[in-house]
Amino acid sequence: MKKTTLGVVLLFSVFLLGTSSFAATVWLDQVISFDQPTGSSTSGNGPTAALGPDDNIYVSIDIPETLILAFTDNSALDGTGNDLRVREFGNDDSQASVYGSRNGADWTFLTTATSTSDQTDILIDLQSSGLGYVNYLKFEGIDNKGTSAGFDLDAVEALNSGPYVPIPSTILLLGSGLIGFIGLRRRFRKG
Ligand SMILES: [Ca+2]
Ligand SMILES: [Ca+2]
Ligand SMILES: [Ca+2]
Repeated sequence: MKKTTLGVVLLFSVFLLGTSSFAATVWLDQVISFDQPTGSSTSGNGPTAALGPDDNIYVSIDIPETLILAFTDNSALDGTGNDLRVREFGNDDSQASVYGSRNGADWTFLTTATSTSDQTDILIDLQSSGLGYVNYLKFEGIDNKGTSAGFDLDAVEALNSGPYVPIPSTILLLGSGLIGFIGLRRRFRKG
């Protein structure tokens, strides 16, 4: 009886620890780069404004700026329905092209995000992209609309989030090495 109670308490603590520590990881964690070429507006907040939960503090991405952000303690997964929620602050019809990547090098177009109201939530389903998960997101500004020129990115939430999936190239390399090794062994056995 005592053992069972202890077991239940332990299991429950592990469950609580698991959910609480994981709940904090659904947001973007890191700014990789913010390219602001000559001629683009450099006013407004820095790119870290896009990290963490919605707080009405945003980074404005105007044309021809490019912002690359990363998940580092979680990955956004292609689960049931929509997988990403992009929060835009303003109500100025600003747009940005959104791309996703697993390794930060190969990009797949996800959607053209459009601000349609105050605090627009743009929902993205990864299913049509063919990417099973993304670790990186890239935003390309396509206009200068609004008081703070461009697309006002406040936060990105992974609606389907899971433990961080490492860069596939590493897995592929390991995998091909293993296949090569097995092939070599087979050859030696035949000979
Ligand atoms: Ca995170
Ligand atoms: Ca999905
Ligand atoms: Ca923010």
